[in-house]
This record gives sequence, structure tokens and C-alpha cells, in this order.
Amino acid sequence: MRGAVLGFFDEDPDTYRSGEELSKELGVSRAAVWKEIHRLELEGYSFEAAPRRGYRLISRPDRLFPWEISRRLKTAVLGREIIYRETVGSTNDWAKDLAKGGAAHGTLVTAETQLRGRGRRGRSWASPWGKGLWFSLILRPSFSPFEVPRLSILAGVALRRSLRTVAGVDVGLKWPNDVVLRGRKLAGVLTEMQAEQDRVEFVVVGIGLNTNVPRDAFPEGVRGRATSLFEETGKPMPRIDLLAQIVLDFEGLYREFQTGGLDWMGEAREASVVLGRWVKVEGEKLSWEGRATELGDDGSLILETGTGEIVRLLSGDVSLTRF
Ligand code: BT5
Repeated sequence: MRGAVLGFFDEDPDTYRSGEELSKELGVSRAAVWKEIHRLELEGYSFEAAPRRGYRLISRPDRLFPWEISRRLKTAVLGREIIYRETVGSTNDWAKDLAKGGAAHGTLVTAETQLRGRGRRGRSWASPWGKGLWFSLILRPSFSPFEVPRLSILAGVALRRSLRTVAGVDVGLKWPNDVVLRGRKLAGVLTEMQAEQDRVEFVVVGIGLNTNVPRDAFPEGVRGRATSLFEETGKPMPRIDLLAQIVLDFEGLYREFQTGGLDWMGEAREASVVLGRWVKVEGEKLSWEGRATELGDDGSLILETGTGEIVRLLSGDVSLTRF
């Protein structure tokens, strides 16, 4: 019913629709139409009601309602199934539970806020209510578990393309999973999987992107290193347009990746803020310092240390040292 009512107003946004017309087209009573309009108003939609002319939809709420995402999505597979809740622990955790319960390839899981948003290695991810995109995609790839880490880089390239298209900003990629704008972190990717030896059961690609977060809404320890599109451009960002574009760009790149195409790796190299720099990479136990010389096709970062040793790293935390 909700979709049908909104569909009416979609066709021609400037036209009034009378209660009678709506009730006839939808095959329900006028009271039912009125009730639905009222419910939509409670959800944040705003209508103008004019005597004898009917209703006109004036604005939609800035909420990640699945039906609003669906009407903007142009994908074939990703995001065809959307699961949404206002508040979750972590969209990655929820997506993993859903995947274990059989959720389809391409399912998109999103929320307005996360109470326990996660970064890598047990770190936390700040997710202020309604101010960002906090979402996860469930994938059931046919490739091997060794290929999975590259998905974080692929997500970075998708974010870069979408941010250029929708927000007009040029972001850098900080290996392996950060998206940075003018030296501050704008987005992060958390890729997790469940696999057995050589078979991937599912992958969850989680993306956190600060769209409209005001600087003082970041936790104190993060504030100096984080940024949002709003802080950088001074303009509020329509979250759903951006989300729909990211999922579309991700789908295109994922298709390319599945058929062996790796051209997008060139884009990752081009956008890298790490290549050519002297960096420190901290792993779980060890750390390395050297010049970042290459981004391998397998997603690894190659360092040449001060003693000329070549090290190939698959993950770690990079800090840019000597400038
Ligand atoms: C990441 O980890 O950058 C991956 C973040 C992934 C978040 C998404 S949101 C949807 C999905 N569901 C989840 O639960 N997670 C994913 P890492 O490289 O470990 O960076 C974490 C560090 O970034 C923290 O220790 C902070 O210093 C910083 N940080 C935390 N919140 C931030 C924010 N909103 N913006 C920028 N930096 C942040």
C-alpha cells in the first residue's frame, strides 16, 4: 500500500492527486487512503493538501527506507533485497547472521545508526544517527578465499568513482581500506568472510562513509583525523543518491573482477596516497618501514626497506612517516 501510494506521487511530482482518485486506483476506501497518507506523514513525508484538488507530495524524509533506496537503484543484482533497521549493533554482524540464515547474494543491510559499529582488529566505528552511510553487502562469490582481500580495494575504487559522480570530490585511497579527503578519513571498509579451505561461503563487505557528520559529532579521539562530505563541501549530501551510486559502481566493478578483469587496480594505484611514500606498516605482531613501491594485483602492498629488502604485505595499518 505504501509503495503504491508513493508510486502515484512519483509519476508526476507536481500534480495533486485527489483522495477519490487514489482510492479508485488502489481499490481501497478513502478512509484507508487518508490513513496511509497520515502514516507516511508520521514517517517524515510531507504533503500539501488543497481543497478539491487533493494531495501533493512536497518532501521525503532523509531516511534510508528500503523502498526509497529501491526506487533509485539501477543495479541488476546488488541491493535487490534490502534489510533496514533504524538502530543495529553493527550492519556487518547483522549481515553475517542473515548470511548464515541463507540471505541471498547481493542483500544490502543498512541502518541509521550502529551502537557497536566495528573497524578492523576490534576497533570501533563511530556511526552518528542519520548522518552517514553505514551498510553491508552480502556476497556469495565463486572465487577462492585468497581473492577476498581485494574486495576492500575494489570497494575503495567504487567509493572513489561514486564520490566523484555524486559529490564532485576527488578522494585518495589509503591502503588497504581507507578513503581519505585532504588527509582525513572519510570512509572505511571492513571485509569479512566465512570460508572453508578453498570455498567461500559468503563475504560481507561493510562500508562506513561520513556524509553529513558535523565535526563535533565525531568522538574526541577520532575528530582530528576524520572528516565528512558536509565538512569538506559545506553542503548536505543526499544520502540515498550516493548509496544507490555506490552500489551500482560496486556491481560494475565486481562483475569485472569476477570475469578476471583487473583494470580497476590501475585506478587504485592512481588514487593511492601511499605509493611512492615512506611508510610504516603495523601488522598484528610485526611492523615494517620502507618506501611503498607497488600495489600488487593480489591487493598486496610492496615495500622496499632502508636496507633494500623487499617485503610484500597483505594487511596492516599504514602511517605515512617522512614527508
Ligand atoms: C575501518 O576500520 O576503517 C573499517 C570501518 C568499517 C565501518 C563499516 S560501517 C558498516 C559496517 N558495519 C560495521 O560494524 N563496520 C562496517 P579501521 O581501519 O580499523 O579504522 C578504524 C579507526 O577509524 C578507528 O580506530 C578510529 O580511529 C577511526 N574512526 C572511527 N570512526 C570513524 C568515522 N566515523 N570516520 C572516520 N574515522 C573513524
